[in-house]
Amino acid sequence: MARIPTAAALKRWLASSVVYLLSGIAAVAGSFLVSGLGRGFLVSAMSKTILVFIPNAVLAWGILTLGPLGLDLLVVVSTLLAVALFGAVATASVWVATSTGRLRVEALFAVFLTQTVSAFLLTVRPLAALAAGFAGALTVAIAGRELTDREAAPGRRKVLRSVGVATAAVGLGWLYVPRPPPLPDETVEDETVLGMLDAAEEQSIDLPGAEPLLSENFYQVDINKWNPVVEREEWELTIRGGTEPFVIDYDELTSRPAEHRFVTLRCVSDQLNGREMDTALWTGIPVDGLLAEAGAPEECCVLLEADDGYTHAFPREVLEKGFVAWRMNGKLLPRGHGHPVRVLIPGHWGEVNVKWLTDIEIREEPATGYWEQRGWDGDGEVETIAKLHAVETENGQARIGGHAYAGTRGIDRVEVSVDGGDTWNDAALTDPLPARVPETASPAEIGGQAADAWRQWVYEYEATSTHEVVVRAVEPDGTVQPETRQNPHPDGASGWVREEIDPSGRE
Ligand SMILES: Nc1nc2c(c(=O)[nH]1)N[C@H]1C(S)=C(S)[C@@H](COP(=O)(O)O)O[C@H]1N2
Ligand SMILES: [Mo]
Repeated sequence: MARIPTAAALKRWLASSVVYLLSGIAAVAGSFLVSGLGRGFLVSAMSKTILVFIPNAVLAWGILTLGPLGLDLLVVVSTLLAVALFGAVATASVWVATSTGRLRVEALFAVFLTQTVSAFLLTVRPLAALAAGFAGALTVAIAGRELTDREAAPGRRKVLRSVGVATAAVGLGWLYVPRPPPLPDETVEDETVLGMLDAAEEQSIDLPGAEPLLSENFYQVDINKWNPVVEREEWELTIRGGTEPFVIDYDELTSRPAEHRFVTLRCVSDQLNGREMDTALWTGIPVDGLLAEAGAPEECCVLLEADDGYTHAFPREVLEKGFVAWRMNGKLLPRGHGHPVRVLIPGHWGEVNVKWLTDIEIREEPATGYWEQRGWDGDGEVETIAKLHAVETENGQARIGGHAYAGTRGIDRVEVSVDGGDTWNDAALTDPLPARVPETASPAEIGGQAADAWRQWVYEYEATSTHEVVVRAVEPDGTVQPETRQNPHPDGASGWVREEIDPSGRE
């Protein structure tokens, strides 16, 4: 029969549990103090570890149902797990050290050692690991010798001292918050860029609820909650696979004759009528010249690697049509979109457009990248889509609109049905965004058609009763957007966007 614990034993258990929990918190805070949101931070490392073990089906479900909130949930769970793990490590260390009748100093050293080693195993960052072990052990030490004594319990004052150390660690971390330095906000004076941005603005139709032709809020999809911080001065791109690695730094890359291109990106996880599709004006240089210079052999495949641990593999011929960019809408590429340099591949799903690019490897054999290892199949060309984001009804008149995108195949027209798909009419379309131009082009040379950008459509009609609107895009060769519905996972959503509209109601 189990013995009923005495009040003193309960108190002892409670007091020491609080101290161990605080030790876990202090360890996490200690790692933060040294590495900020970088790789040495135990929460980041824990998230990565969780992502390794999470089943692909669960991950895909999380991405599609939770969207960006999924990353927040991951951070919360990772924080709790990291605190619990480092608290447990401290508990076990003290327990083992004292059960063999060792001295108190050895128990403390055991906490320091086990927490440091655990942190190192998780992060592979020695300094952050040392800081974690130090803060964690200090929190235990400060609770006094009673903790390592099997009979006594640390008193309230001593527990409060541990609270003090843990709070100080968290507080210091909080105050210090190593925010990445903001990028210089260079104002664009380049006439060509301004001319292209103006063209996009002039062509854009004002559609309430839908982005203009040039996105104001460009979506972002990342494998990590926190963007890697890569500075231009430290950045290098390495091309491997040739006889010798070819390395180019930021200054050298950006001193080459650049060009400006409008390019649309769409994530393969974007829902049929979702918001993970946007357009910007990018500045950079084509990849093929770099490959040629690197003496890259004519192998079939490439693997791209990025600073955040992201990888993507695809056929070499796909990369050859690509573009490495360091400016977005005339400004430095923002940190969240891959600062300082990302790749843009025409016509393919978003995941191919590797941000924070560091390495290109030319390979004889295909490889699998980050998302392919996790059960997605997004290296193909985008599906054709016409989205319906703007719906206005007033006095029996309806005005609806959105964007249409078909990658490099282009959009010829958008058809709208207001009777559930029985009859179809053509919507009005914006002119295609201008084609790519070299940065030396004069504003007068801006014209033509962007090879890989969306268009806006708008349709006005009389509407008095509830009806079902269906929209579909048609490519220049007459191919109609496929009607068959398909979920985003694994290779992108397809189908026609349908929406019931009640002119008497809100929308
Ligand atoms: N290094 C790196 N590149 C990346 C990603 C990433 O998480 N890390 N996400 C990819 C995915 S899934 C998409 S859809 C696009 C999104 O680009 P954006 O965030 O600039 O919109 O970037 C791709 N490139
Ligand atoms: Mo994506």
